[in-house]
Amino acid sequence: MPTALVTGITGQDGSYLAELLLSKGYRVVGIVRRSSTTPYERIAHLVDRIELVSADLLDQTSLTDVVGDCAPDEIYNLAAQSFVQTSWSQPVLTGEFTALGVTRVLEAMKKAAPKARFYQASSSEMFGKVVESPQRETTPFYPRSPYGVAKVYGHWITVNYRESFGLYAVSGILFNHESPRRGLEFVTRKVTDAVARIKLGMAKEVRLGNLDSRRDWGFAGDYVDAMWRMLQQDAADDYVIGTGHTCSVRDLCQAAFACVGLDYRDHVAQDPRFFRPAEVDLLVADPSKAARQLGWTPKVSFEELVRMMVEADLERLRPRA
Ligand code: NDP
Ligand code: GDR
Repeated sequence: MPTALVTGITGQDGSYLAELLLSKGYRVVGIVRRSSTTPYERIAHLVDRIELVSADLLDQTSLTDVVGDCAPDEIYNLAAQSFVQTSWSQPVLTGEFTALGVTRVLEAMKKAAPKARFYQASSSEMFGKVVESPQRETTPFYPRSPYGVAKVYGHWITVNYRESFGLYAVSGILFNHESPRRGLEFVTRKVTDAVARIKLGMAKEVRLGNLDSRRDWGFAGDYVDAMWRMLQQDAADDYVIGTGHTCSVRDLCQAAFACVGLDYRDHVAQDPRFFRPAEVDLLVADPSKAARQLGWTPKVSFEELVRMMVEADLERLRPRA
């Protein structure tokens, strides 16, 4: 039974990845950081089938000890300060978690499990103010937020450890992926949660920022499969993962409100608080290398994803009889 060590297991992707790895017969060890409460909402249905160990991306000793103790075959580094907006108000912390945290995990692996395979959760935010469309593995980076800058560091340190020390280390450049388990502050979930509240008479409007920015949105359950595939290849390499389609935040609103028979224009207000100091206007992936080399293609369309999220929020918020 192979062992996988997952940082960020309590996050959206961590929960889907843990499900996938369990279904493939892995022993799954998840890193959780110390907290006065237990943030296990997304993995409550899995806790009796996985092992949770305590470590923090800020603490080298804890990471090296955990890697040494659990002897992983694969390490998935999903932990990060992942909300772009917060990276302007907490830029140093974002750099510590999202940039230097990657080096700490790589150092732990180099010392304690150099034969393991390493996955780094890189991001389309690295493309930022895009210099070509669609974006592919060779597209130059132009990050537009402290988060994007930190992810560029994480990407290059992963490549550097691969080239310097011969580690099997890959960087998956994933475009936005969403699900009913997405954090409520991200725009897709903010909108689908609002649609459900408005439909159920619990709210009247939702306040958003830029409605014109465009994203390549896919389903998180599809994307964790790509992560796993990247670690099953003969040689480590980097891959872009996305759908190849792009929609605006306005399109998202239109689709989500239409799921419950409402017109978004009656319920969406714009609020300067949700505009960003620098915006990423357009992201669209060219995932053809992943299709060719990993045999990976997304299964869930944008419309299916939005409907899945709206229905899950309606179900969660509907008053119980
Ligand atoms: P989430 O924000 O849902 O999860 C982040 C995880 O990181 C949580 O488990 C969190 O733990 C953990 N974490 C944060 N700081 C630390 C720390 N100091 N030590 C240990 N653990 C920590 O993110 P997603 O699941 O959406 O994303 C997973 C990864 O993929 C992230 O690195 C993100 O930047 C990246 N990414 C995401 C994309 C997306 O569209 N979802 C696209 C491209 C990249 P806790 O529960 O305790 O807060
Ligand atoms: P993003 O996701 O920044 O792309 O990062 P987010 O959903 O936060 O924003 C997407 C776009 O929507 C616009 N927007 C709003 N965003 C939020 N959160 N709230 C609003 O009210 C709002 N109104 C408009 C934003 O300006 C932006 O253009 C996500 C994260 O998961 C990262 O960790 C990951 O790396 C990237 O996706 C790929």
